[in-house]
Amino acid sequence: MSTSLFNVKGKNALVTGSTHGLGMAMARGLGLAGATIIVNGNSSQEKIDKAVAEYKSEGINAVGYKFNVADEGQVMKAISMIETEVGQIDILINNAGIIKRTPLIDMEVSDFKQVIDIDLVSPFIVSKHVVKGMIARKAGKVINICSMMSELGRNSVGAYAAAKGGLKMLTQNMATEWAKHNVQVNGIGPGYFATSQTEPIRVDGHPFNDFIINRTPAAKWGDPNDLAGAAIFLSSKASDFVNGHILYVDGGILATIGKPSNED
Ligand code: GCO
Repeated sequence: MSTSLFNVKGKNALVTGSTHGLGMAMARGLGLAGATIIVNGNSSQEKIDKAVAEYKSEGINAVGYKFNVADEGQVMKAISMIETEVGQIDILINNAGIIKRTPLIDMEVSDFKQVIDIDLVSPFIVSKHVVKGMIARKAGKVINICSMMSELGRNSVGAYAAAKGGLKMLTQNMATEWAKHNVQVNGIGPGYFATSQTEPIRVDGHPFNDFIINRTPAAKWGDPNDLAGAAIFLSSKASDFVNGHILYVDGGILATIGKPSNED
């Protein structure tokens, strides 16, 4: 099988929220496979510069852009700067996201709206403005980072589940509208991974930590680097006829009803 199928050499990949966690792991995988990484974050320029330095320390060609993915004006300005200073965007990974763990009955509407804004509306905003170039060039790859909550509910993450469920359908509809332009739009659905986002629920002795290890057929939390392969597959020729698909990388969580804790 020719490795050129998975070749991303010379491609430019914009990965939103790629200064840490899953975003950085997927971007790193693409970078080590030869893509130029356009790093995005919105917390601080220092954090972006530190991440860019980290990518470069591994021989990855990386450049950083600070912009708020939920602000259409900032997104349009950033994309035109990127296309002028770096070049065309061949791969877009909509990874930036937040979570607020509050029971729905106690959640402020403003908090609910903020989660929807960043986790669902932002992938629409960024994609809308990046895909215009892809459609003109008749080539492009878009990957939306979904979640177990695209399929399953969980106490206290209702807004997040609503956003991630919506993102699954947004992915399918983007594919419906853009596949004819040779733009493949798909999703990656991470299971439970060891990141700063899951730190509060991944503490030894925390009931949710034990629950996840028991609930996951792989019997462990995922390592962010476990997502690199899926990112490369959905960014390369190998997925040229894959559209509107959500690739779950979850250690088998969605494949099973789970088991009682006293069963091996
Ligand atoms: C949570 C977690 C999840 C995971 C991931 C699962 O509180 O349940 O943070 O949201 O991060 O999205 O797919």
